[in-house]
Amino acid sequence: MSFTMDSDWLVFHPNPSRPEFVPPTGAVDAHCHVFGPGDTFPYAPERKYTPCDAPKEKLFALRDFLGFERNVIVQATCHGADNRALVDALQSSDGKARGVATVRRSISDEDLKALHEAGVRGVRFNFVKRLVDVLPTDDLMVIAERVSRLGWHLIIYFEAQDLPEFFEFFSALPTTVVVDHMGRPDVSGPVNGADFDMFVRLMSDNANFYSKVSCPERLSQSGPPNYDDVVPFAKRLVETFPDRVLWGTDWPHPNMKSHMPDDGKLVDYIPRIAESSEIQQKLLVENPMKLYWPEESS
Ligand code: 0GY
Repeated sequence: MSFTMDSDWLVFHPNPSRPEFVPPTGAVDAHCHVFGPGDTFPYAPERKYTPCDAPKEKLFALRDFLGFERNVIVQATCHGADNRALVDALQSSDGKARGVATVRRSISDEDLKALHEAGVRGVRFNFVKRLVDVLPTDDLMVIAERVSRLGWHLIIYFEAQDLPEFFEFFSALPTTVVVDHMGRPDVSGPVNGADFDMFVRLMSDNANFYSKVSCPERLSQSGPPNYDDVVPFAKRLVETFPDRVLWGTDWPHPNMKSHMPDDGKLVDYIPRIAESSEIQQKLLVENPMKLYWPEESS
């Protein structure tokens, strides 16, 4: 089946700059995706967008170019709960990628086991209303219990304006939980304002919560290349919860409408939010290893 990407779709940067910041040995890009290729791994009928193809070979080449050693590949909504492109990328990675899948409650134990063998270690639940038809609230509790037996964790993606509605529900989750992109704060507000304080409270009340401090390009209103307005938000989380933060490129940057970031510049953003080499080591190596390669984690 062949697909045509949306007419306003921005294709990933063809020629990113080489970052000045050198990631520590063993660094993990803990949030990135593969898309298709659509004629091998068709996009899901229920998708809200049709992306450009972003195949595993391009992702692995970018990993090497940016100075990372491993990837955590996160299932994107354009593939629904069809994890074949993800599994194929994991199986082609020489053990250098682990995955986060999307599953429905009808999945069999056998299929969960096959995902585990391929390298999946988490399940993603998307509460961003523009990306899904139905919020996965019911599925989440049922699946959480099943996947926790495999030692997996949950990834949740939501926007700051919806946190009051979900705060108690999220707080009751029984497993390790990773929140995508700092819960998407409105960075035009103050970093110590009520909205972001609520997100910090979610993290401090729940010691099982981690946050990705990724996606300045998605959250920024001041824009590239420095994304200055996002720095205080990410820095606050990194400094308050150094053992519970993760970082990822978000390549190939789905649904970016304003600009396509230079992935090299995104890597150069890291030392601005994680200033010491000790904190960089936690953010880029120790924390993701604990979640995705626990058997190798010290
Ligand atoms: C991201 C962000 C987005 C998309 C998805 O699964 C997805 O489609 O996650 C978004 O549109 O904000 O992290 O990739």
